[in-house]
Amino acid sequence: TPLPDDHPLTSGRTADSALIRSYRGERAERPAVWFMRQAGRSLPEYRAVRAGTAMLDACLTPDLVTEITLQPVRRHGVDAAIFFSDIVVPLKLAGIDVEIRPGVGPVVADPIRTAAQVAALPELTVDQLTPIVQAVRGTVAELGSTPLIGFAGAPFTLASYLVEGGPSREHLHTKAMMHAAPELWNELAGWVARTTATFLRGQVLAGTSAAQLFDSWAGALSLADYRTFVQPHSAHVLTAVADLGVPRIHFGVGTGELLAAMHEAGADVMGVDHRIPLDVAQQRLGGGVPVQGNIDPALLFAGRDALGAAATAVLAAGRTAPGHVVNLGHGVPPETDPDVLTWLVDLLHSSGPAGGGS
Ligand code: 1CP
Repeated sequence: TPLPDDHPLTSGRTADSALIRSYRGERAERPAVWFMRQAGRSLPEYRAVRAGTAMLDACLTPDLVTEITLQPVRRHGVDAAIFFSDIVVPLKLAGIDVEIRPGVGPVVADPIRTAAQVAALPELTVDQLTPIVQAVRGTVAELGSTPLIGFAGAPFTLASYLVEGGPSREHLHTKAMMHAAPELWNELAGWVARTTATFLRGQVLAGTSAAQLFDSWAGALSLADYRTFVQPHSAHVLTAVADLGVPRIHFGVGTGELLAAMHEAGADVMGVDHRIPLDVAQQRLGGGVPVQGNIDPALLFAGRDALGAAATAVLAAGRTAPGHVVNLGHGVPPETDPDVLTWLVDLLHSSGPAGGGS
């Protein structure tokens, strides 16, 4: 692979970790676990270091990114760090006027809806990734043998923020553009795919041992629309890092009907939300695909008996896959008691060998 010799994966630091072995479909000595949104508002130490700094400014301050990325690893003993950033960071680096409003999410000043706006979108250059590259390098230097997962937003989810101008439940303008102006849609989604691929490739080359593509809102699409309007653009992003040889994970919320199509976009591992059990997901994938997931985040509030039972059921269903990395079905809710997460990690780690292995 074209990864540098001192990259954590090629230098052997992370290649034998439970996380990477599970992503490769090998049997690990114990289940690997991490949580989407494990860095963030559930941690008092996160709220302390973030105080007074806007979200996107924090994402562009390498020392702060390293500190926040390490916090959940130190506290919970999870098997992976996820790079602290946001899916809209590459849009901001390219020059789009976007901010993250507390309690709301990404807000785009001028929603992109016309051909003139799409034609004027600026290309993201590798030079503009400097703060990201520095932050990844500084973070992997501190992580030792714990793998760092890089990530990016998939074209549909990111395009929805650009077209709607902010968070949306129905994605009306975005879906209308696909059907009313498919050429314009393809041009916009193509720009997003190039931009987010540059961001993801930059992270992997700088030192991440895996790459996750979040198509969080793809579950709003029919299978036919997904295949026609979205899959080719997601495939562009996944293909852009294929030569690097790191496991590529693809995840969306409510995407039970899209699992096989999302896998065909070029993923090595499928992230599954909590709406379908992992054994059903495995059947829909036709077998042979490592999976990640899928404890319902609501169970973090249901007490230890119920949470423990849910974790045991997820482990059992995960044994139908060649490899399984435990996660939630979506992100850690900000109100979560962090001690519950630490307890869950310990429970999973003491539950014996992971499933999988062929
Ligand atoms: O001030 C704050 O603390 C803001 C909250 C916050 C955080 C901590 C946002 C705003 N983003 C993040 C970090 C973040 N975003 C991570 C960090 C690493 C980790 O997981 O620990 C990651 C992976 C993301 C990715 C992200 N951003 C996604 C995909 C994952 C998912 O949750 O589905 C999406 C959809 C976003 C957009 C976004 N950014 C922030 C919010 C609140 C949202 C969602 C808004 C909406 O509902 O549309």
